[in-house]
Amino acid sequence: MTTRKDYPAVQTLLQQPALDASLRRIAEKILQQERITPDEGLTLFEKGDIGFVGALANHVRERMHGDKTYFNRNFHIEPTNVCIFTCHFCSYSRLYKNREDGWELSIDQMMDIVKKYDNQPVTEVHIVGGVHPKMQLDFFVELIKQIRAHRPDLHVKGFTAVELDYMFRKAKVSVDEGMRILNEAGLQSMPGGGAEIFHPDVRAKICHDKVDADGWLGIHKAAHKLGMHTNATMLYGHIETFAHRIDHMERLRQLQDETGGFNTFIPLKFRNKGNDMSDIPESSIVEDLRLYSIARLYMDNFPHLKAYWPMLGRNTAQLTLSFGVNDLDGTIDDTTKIYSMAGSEEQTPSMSTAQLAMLIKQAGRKPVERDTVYNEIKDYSDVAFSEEELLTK
Ligand code: V47
Ligand code: SF4
Repeated sequence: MTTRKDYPAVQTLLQQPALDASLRRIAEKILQQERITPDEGLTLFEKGDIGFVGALANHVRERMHGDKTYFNRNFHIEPTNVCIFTCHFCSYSRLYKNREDGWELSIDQMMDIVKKYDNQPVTEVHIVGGVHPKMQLDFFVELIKQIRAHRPDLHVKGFTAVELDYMFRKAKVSVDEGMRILNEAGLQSMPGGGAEIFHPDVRAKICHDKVDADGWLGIHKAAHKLGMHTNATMLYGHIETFAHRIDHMERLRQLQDETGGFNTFIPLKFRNKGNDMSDIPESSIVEDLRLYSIARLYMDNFPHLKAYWPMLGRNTAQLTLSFGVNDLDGTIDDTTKIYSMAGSEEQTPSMSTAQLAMLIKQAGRKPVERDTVYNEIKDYSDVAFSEEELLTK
């Protein structure tokens, strides 16, 4: 019997005499746990087929995490969909277009959402929205304080670097000072949104008016300096080239070498409904799986790779678990609109713990509930769920 240590899929690949020499060298480096260079990353995109990169990524995933697949129990709050920026891929923002569909929640309305989860075992609230010109630093400091006072056990993960950059500039505070104020109010970590593609040539075309790469990275660095953990995303599958993807991942890998503050890398597949980039076809599932695999191989200092299931759909999310992914985000249970408006099949994304754990088990993996910073809460491998639990959201 072969054991996982024999990594049969990878060995089979290496035994193929016709294997390209540069791919063989990359595979050998990965098996020896050596870092691959930007040029080698590019070679993987240009020459690595799904079977090749997938087998290697699965090997790395299992070396790091075995079969463990993490999820958490969270809910989202979107304070507003009004946004002063004009990202062309965005189907969500309402300011210049469809202003009548805009919403903005008061602190009391957001606290009502938090209170809906009283007595429920959620561990995280994820707060992200548009950049509303009137929602400023003081407003969010007050919101965070009220959430922490009402429910001290709830981890507050909030605000993309785009929202923070605006808040700090409006409040005329430095990035370090602004992060300190929010952290003292009770903000514990940050999601990875707003990164898109860092390269200025792409940013100029898809999101010219929001924070640039250095600004985004500087805000995450300031959070890391305070001991906060953050995530990083990459919006792929639109006008970017393979070289732009490598440039994006390289900048993140370098900051991670310096701070070690990133938890998770989250590739976000561009969805083309209801935005200014609807003429761009969406990436194929083969390209999605190749991208996840290469991300796992390139981002060697990121502990976790997440597939955000509301965006990908449940079946594809299940497949990614064999292509490097070891995290499926959370039960979510919310009214998140950013993806349903961009064409995701999940109109009101919500899965119960039983459904999410079952989805992971069906893919042959081990479902483990985690908190935001990956402390393990419960292993669901041997938990039997009733039919009712599997059917109820
Ligand atoms: O930055 C916007 C993306 C992001 C589209 O850190 C789109 O745990 C695809 O970052 N097609 C915000 N994507 C969401 C985000 C996130 C989500 C889940 C978990 C975490 C985390 C972070 O949504 C934006 C942008 O890249 N987005 N429009 C679109 N049409
Ligand atoms: Fe605003 Fe974010 Fe949409 Fe850009 S992606 S327009 S920053 S809500």
